[in-house]
Amino acid sequence: MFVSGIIWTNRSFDRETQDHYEFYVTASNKADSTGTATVAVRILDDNDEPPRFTQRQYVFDVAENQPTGSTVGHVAAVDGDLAPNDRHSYYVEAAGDDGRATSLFGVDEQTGRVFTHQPLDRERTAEVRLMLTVRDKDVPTLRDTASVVVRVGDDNDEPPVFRFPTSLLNDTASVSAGVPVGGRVARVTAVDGDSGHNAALRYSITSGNEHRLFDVDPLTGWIVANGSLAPYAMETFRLVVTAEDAGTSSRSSSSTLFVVVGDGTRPSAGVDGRSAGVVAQLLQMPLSGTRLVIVVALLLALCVVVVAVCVTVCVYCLQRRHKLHSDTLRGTTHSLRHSKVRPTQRYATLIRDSTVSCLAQVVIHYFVELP
Ligand SMILES: [Ca+2]
Ligand SMILES: [Ca+2]
Ligand SMILES: [Ca+2]
Ligand SMILES: [Ca+2]
Repeated sequence: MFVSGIIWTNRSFDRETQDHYEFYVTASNKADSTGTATVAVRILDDNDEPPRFTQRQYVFDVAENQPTGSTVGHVAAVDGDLAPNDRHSYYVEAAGDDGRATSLFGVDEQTGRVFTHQPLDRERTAEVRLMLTVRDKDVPTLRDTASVVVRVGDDNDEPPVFRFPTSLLNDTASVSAGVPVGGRVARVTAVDGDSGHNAALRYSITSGNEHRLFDVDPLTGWIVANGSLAPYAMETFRLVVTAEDAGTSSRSSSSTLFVVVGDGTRPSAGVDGRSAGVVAQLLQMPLSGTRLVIVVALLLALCVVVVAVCVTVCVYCLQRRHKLHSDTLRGTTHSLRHSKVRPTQRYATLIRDSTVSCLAQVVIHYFVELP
């Protein structure tokens, strides 16, 4: 007699938990004859395991100004399935992104290498967060996500920038000739967009201090009198001050500070120079270069304003005069046509009637109204 001998399962199996089973089966007949066999069951794989990142969050440090395509770091994922169900790809998650992360970084689909799409600027973007996704290549496309924090390291790519003195009208300090030795003259300040040592500034006077009349605190930028300024009353000193950062490849900038020494009979206009009157400073400073151009421009502007005011006042007066006497003029014109008039008066009357210009009208008024 033949029976099916079908073996069926009583539950589902998880290959990732146990992928192989063995058991014995016995066949017997009515004569109590038996036979046994070993049955081996191998559980086949199904794509039921998502790829999983090895970390929930990755933190990478990368220097700014690296060329496009530079490696930021590597991410990895594991998949409990067997090939080909364990194959997966990496992506930068675009959902919820303002476009910044995806424009800055990419990830190699196969290797998980995170790289730059463009050189990074720490002064613009010091830290970027992005989401990465890993997905199964086979259906169903199970997935996992992880966050990546990219910290952009500083490069000394920013030079110091002076806030005082700057060019044009913010480069002058006034000091009394009676300032004592060590007395404050002005404070130079500069900023540096970098961080750490790359932004740590030291100040120095690099030119114009041949008599060593001034000294500068390298850390605070305060310029003080290093000697008596009494012999230099009403003189102007042109100091070139320099700020240099402490970066490995240090960067520096220079600016020019004019120090106007007063006559010692009145206090200085202000130790930081910015409170000194601009006109007063200009009048005291030597007229050369840019300063001469400024003075000439100011004078020209002043002339233009004066002329404009004069013209406006004249036009106003003429219009007012014309309005007040228009009726009189109209009557006078009528009487002129019927009376003896001098040639000049008639000519003027014709101009008035054709309304050539306001100025012509004024001339007519005078001719007509004068007795
Ligand atoms: Ca899988
Ligand atoms: Ca599986
Ligand atoms: Ca920098
Ligand atoms: Ca710097």
